[in-house]
Amino acid sequence: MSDATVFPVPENLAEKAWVDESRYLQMYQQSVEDPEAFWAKHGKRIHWFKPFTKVKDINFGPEDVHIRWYEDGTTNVCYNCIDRHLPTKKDDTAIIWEGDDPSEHEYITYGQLYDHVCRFANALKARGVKKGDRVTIYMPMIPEATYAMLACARIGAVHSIVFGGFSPDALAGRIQGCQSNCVITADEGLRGGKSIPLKANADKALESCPGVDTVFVVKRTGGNISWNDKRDVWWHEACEAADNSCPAEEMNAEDPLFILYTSGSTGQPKGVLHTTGGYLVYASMTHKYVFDYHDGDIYWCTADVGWITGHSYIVYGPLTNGATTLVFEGVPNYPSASRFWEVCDKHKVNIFYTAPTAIRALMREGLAAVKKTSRSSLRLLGSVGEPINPEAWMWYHEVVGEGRCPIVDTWWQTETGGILITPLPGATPLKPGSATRPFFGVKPLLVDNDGNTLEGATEGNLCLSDSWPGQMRSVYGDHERFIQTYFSTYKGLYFTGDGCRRDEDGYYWITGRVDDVINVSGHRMGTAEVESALVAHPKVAEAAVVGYPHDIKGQGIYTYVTLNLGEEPSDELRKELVTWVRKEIGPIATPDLLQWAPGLPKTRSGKIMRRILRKIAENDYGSLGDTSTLADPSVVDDLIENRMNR
Ligand code: 6R9
Repeated sequence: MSDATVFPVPENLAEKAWVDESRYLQMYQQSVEDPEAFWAKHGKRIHWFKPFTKVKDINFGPEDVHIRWYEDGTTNVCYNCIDRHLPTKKDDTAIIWEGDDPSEHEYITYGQLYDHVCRFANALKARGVKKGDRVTIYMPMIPEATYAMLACARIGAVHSIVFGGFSPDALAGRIQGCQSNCVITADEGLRGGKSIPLKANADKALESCPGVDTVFVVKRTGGNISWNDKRDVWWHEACEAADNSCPAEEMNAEDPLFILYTSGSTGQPKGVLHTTGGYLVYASMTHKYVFDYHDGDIYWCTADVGWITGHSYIVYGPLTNGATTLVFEGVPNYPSASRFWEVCDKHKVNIFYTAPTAIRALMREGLAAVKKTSRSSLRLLGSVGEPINPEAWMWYHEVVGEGRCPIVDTWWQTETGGILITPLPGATPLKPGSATRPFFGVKPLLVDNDGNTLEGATEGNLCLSDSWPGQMRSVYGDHERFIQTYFSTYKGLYFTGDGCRRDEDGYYWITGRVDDVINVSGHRMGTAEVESALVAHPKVAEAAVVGYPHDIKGQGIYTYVTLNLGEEPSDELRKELVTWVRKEIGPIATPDLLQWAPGLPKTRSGKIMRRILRKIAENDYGSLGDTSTLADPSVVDDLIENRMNR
């Protein structure tokens, strides 16, 4: 191979893995030469009530865009995740729950999972929730979060999970966006020893959501909360009163399964819509092959169910495969920086999947915190959410995995439903920092800014030229926006928003977003969202937000703020604005640096030139490029002079 650092597949691993390199190449070839036959075969990995006869019906535009997989089949996601395993796995562990406090954990068998989910499904029905209704889930990482998802899927309700770190405003926007009439939450969440006022946040959000008539509340901490008798229902009371069996609704393959809001380069977050059959085929298939999952493995993905990674690789993929999946309530550094590795030892985790930002943060804590644990159960490590820098990759490989465990650097998106570019542990020689090669059926294409296809070793905009079963189907309630966002930049192609390099060996190296989306600690954020939060403050006239390189977070949030005439900049006001953004969106959107800008660099037609603001934030003035089109070039000098130090 061309690059200096290549890690070959460990020999003992290739033998035991589902696929070795020659099998990968053969299967990949089949998958792109005859996708109908390939996906017809693999579509059968899930249970269908009524088998499909049609495999795919795809149109990537330009006018009409539609994506349909297995469209005449019927199935149920919850049935596949639970009922199907009961004859053989009733007493096997489905979920290992590890609490924020290391003294708390719980094992939940498939049999118990069935009981919990059926009861809650009946509780939902008792409050009038039915097939097609949207249910918003705003919960901490407790087993009930997974029961809630599965119960919705069981009765055909469409869940929309809102990450527990989002503010009341952000929650309200998402509830209104999909017109949920039911919300599921907890009294409080618990993370890193601190409580999070989920019910209080929900109460606040619901002041502007009159359509919500039911709020289920899990008692997690027993903290003080206010109560609305007409609307609020204790989870445990509703489940006690409910029957423990509930039929799984027969769903069409293309019926919606869930909506998940995600940030884009413009406007408010959009509701990414995923459907039933294809999504489940893809989530379960990628979970099996990418993590080389075998019966008996203990699998842990550290994500939150509030993100797509939690949907596909904590809940739906693993449970469809009858796996044991670990659900972790806490954070990597509580009570100490050894926590992840202690949990691996405690529950004998074999497969561990986390984000580069966590690796970098733990790397900074030094070797001792890792070395005091054994980690001997680990066989495979995974990474997701942002590019992993080679230093972090090497540390993960050498220190955490002691050189023994391959790393699967998995590239994908909320929109893709499952992993698209990734190594397979038994098949792919690894290069630190590269997501390597496409999964079966995935056809990456690099194009230049004019849409010309680039061949060979090159760099360009990452597109996909054909569909895969896990692909999003629409933006909820706004199909036009779906077409506009993903299919209008390059005709006939799905555009990912990512830049990418392909090397001589055909390996893909994701270089990051090429649009106005930033990636802070693996969380996606639209710069426009942060800007609109800032300008909503009465003292702010204008704001521009860009990302800048950050050692731990990958990217930090750099904000330029122009105040209204007559307002004076002060440290106090700076703090106030930072707090304001936290309150408007949530702590993940906290600006790292805020610079006062008497003016912003604009073109004569009034467009903010972000390219320049990015360069200033990156401390890279040498290459500001052409500033001659600026309406007032002198603003740039001021911005450089007053640049915030990191
Ligand atoms: C699954 C998830 C998607 C964006 C994506 C890209 C970045 C994710 C990556 C990666 C490089 C990887 N991204 N995985 N970049 N290497 N292995 O994270 O979904 O939250 O929608 O973010 O994250 O920029 O476009 P989502």
